[in-house]
Amino acid sequence: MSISRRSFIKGMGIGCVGCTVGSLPPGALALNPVTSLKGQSKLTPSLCEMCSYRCPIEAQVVNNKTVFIQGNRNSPHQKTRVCARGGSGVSLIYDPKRIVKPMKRKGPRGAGEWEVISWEQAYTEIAEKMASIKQHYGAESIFFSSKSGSLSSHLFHLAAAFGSPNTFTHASTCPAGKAIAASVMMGGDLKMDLANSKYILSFGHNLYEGIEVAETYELMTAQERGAKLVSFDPRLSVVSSKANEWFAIRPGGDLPVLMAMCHIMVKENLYDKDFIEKFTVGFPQLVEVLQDTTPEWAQAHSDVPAKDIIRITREIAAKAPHALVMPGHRATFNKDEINMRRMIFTFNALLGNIEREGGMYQKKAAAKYNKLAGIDVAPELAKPTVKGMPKITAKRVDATAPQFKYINKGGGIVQSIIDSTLHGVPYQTKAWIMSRHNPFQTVSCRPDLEKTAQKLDLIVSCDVYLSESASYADYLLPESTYLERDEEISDVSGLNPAYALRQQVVEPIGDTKPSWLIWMELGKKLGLASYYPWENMGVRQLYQVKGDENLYKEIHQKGYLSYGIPLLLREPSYVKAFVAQYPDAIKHVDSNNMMEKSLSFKSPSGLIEIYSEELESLLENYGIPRFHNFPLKQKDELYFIQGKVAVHTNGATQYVPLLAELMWKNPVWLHPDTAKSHGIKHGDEIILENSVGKEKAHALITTGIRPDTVFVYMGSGSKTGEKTPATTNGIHCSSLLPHEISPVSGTDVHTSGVKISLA
Ligand SMILES: Nc1nc2c(c(=O)[nH]1)N[C@H]1C(S)=C(S)[C@@H](COP(=O)(O)OP(=O)(O)OC[C@H]3O[C@@H](n4cnc5c(=O)[nH]c(N)nc54)[C@H](O)[C@@H]3O)O[C@H]1N2
Ligand SMILES: Nc1nc2c(c(=O)[nH]1)N[C@H]1C(S)=C(S)[C@@H](COP(=O)(O)OP(=O)(O)OC[C@H]3O[C@@H](n4cnc5c(=O)[nH]c(N)nc54)[C@H](O)[C@@H]3O)O[C@H]1N2
Ligand code: SF4
Ligand SMILES: [Mo]
Repeated sequence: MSISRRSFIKGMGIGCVGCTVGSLPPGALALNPVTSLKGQSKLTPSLCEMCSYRCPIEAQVVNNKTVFIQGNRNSPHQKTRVCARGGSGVSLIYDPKRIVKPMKRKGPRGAGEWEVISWEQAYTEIAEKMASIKQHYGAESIFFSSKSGSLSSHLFHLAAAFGSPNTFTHASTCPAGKAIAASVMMGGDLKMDLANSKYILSFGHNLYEGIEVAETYELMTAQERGAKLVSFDPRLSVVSSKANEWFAIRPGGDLPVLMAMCHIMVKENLYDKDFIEKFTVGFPQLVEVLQDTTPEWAQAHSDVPAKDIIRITREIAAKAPHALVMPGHRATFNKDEINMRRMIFTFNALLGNIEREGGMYQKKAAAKYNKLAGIDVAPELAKPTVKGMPKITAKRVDATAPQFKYINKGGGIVQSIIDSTLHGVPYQTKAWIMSRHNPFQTVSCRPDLEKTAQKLDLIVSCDVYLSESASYADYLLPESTYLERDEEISDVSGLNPAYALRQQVVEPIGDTKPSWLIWMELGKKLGLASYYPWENMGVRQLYQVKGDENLYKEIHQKGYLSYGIPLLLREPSYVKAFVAQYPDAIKHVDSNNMMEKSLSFKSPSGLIEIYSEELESLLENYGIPRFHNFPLKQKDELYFIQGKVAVHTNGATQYVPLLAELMWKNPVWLHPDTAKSHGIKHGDEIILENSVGKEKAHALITTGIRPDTVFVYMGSGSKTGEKTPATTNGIHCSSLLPHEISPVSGTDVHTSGVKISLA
């Protein structure tokens, strides 16, 4: 089906959104002569992109000078709330350090010498190089990476049209440990009903600094309502400081503690037998593997006292099913992530909290919700797809073992570019096209990445700043910031169906374009025009709403649309309210006043696979989660760990002036005993060193960390790219982390060992 609806669009008066480009005289990189802003003078709904959580916002240009940003009032989970980063978007728009013109590298890679070029020249030269690489080495030798979401779908469409299977998101550097655990066990992820939870365990999920506004607010709500929060974190994170109890767990100790807690759940018959019988497979194998994982055993691996492990397990079981163990977000602590996160989902299953208030649930998107309601409560969106895409026979570069089948489908192992480029394993990569991706900061082992970049024939980066990684590019393609562009409607369903939309609030500054347009124009230059049946974003959105003008207008007016009432399939009060609203739903209700017949999982058995026969067949001994005790450091080293800070996003917002001003120092957290034994005083400059590299920063002496561990907020210490005090001060984490590919999840590892000394 063709998705071109030009006449439709004309009829509705929709222009070619994002095609309006201002004109600037050619100039240097720092040229951004913006003295006034044009754009929406009324609050206009959109989506934030100061981090990839993409909260619904409303924004407007005020007096042609500034942009006011608040949360979207139409979103009940957001209301007017945004975090500090979300509120500072205007600082990014105005920043004279932003890149506003396409650039071509002049000097050596990473040296920072550029010339401004036209889009036409950029597209022509990149297309010529891509075509030549394809001719000599095959399309698969080009590697495409992008943060996931609408942004990646357009780059990956280009990759598919071009013929490369090698597309990668940030997954293996962030959520894959958890996402793949969920895939293996349930064929899909679960969400948390945090606000209604009565007892919450956090294993290194720090929602008060690793902020996701709606979830952060839900955790606060739960605490205000009296929920108990217990935090396991090697350092006193903000969540730990606000928790009822904090245990300074040893890095790598999480899985033993979880296994010991599950051991107690089973041994003391605290688990939900009915749920386990109806909805899981593999309980007997679980019982067997938990046989010896006693609290005393766990204490030896974690330093969490056995008596507390027992007490907390009994406490959370008493609050079940309205209690949960947070599966976390960044799941890159060690090589056992796949097992740690599976044990968390198993613990939740033992609590019987799936589809219960205060527990875990499956997202209720329109198709499922409508089917249960028996009427069309929410419109279902169409997915723009193109027929006749080229058949790709080449294997992905990360398909090096059958165990990676899950991650190959879901984001890929981005760090495999190191093996494919440096060692030709499994074959040679020749070019890297990255978009909204800063791997030099965010993929482990900077020295290997440096070698990788120097060996490639072509690097293209699409960014808003001259990030550390963009500085290695041959071509820099400047994207319009999130406030300057339109994107597809996204499905943000939770307990009920919901959609959200990003739309332009400010007219683009300089010669920037949205990345969907950049990749489409490059695709056309590559002779792939037939794979682009849409001419602009408006057409794609109209296709999504299946031509429904009212829905199109409504989503543009409100930015966030939610349908129906919250539904939890196993919570009788929710089921009752659902049936009262949608009487046809009665046929799905079981004798226990739940809708259990409608609960299924996309795993091979249709159940929650505590034991996975499929995974066992792909990798021996992984069918059931076990503790492998992978070493994280040498004996005489300290653990080196990281986390997010509330006012910065990864290694990205250190460029943004308002945020850089809020925090530009990033010292190393060090316990007083450790400092003393190394002769280090508060504020001293110290060196962190291991076999990967050597980094320098100031010491912050605090009892809020284990004596055997050092901590920094990730994201500073840039060696190249745009330099500000916030980008350059502090430790560059990737320079202290070895290159790793964890079993099954394929994840990077963000814990290593370091030695410290006075500088
Ligand atoms: N050592 C260590 N490494 C880590 C982590 C850690 O804790 N420790 N955390 C991991 C986690 S959780 C994640 S999610 C990853 C994130 O790593 P990445 O996927 O690299 O993402 P970000 O650092 O958020 O941003 C990447 C780039 O996007 C650019 N950007 C921002 N907005 C836009 C835009 O609108 N368009 C375009 N084209 N570019 C834009 C920024 O300037 C930045 O250069 O890092 C991981 N890496
Ligand atoms: N302000 C802000 N908010 C963000 C982001 C941001 O960059 N800045 N990024 C967003 C993204 S991409 C993500 S993925 C989420 C991430 O948010 P989180 O999942 O909370 O991840 P982190 O903050 O990286 O790490 C959480 C905690 O893990 C601890 N930790 C480290 N190693 C271990 C260990 O072995 N065991 C245990 N138990 N704890 C350990 C750290 O000390 C830290 O306090 O935040 C999102 N929100
Ligand atoms: S958590 Fe903050 S920075 Fe991230 S999308 Fe939401 S408002 Fe923006
Ligand atoms: Mo992340």
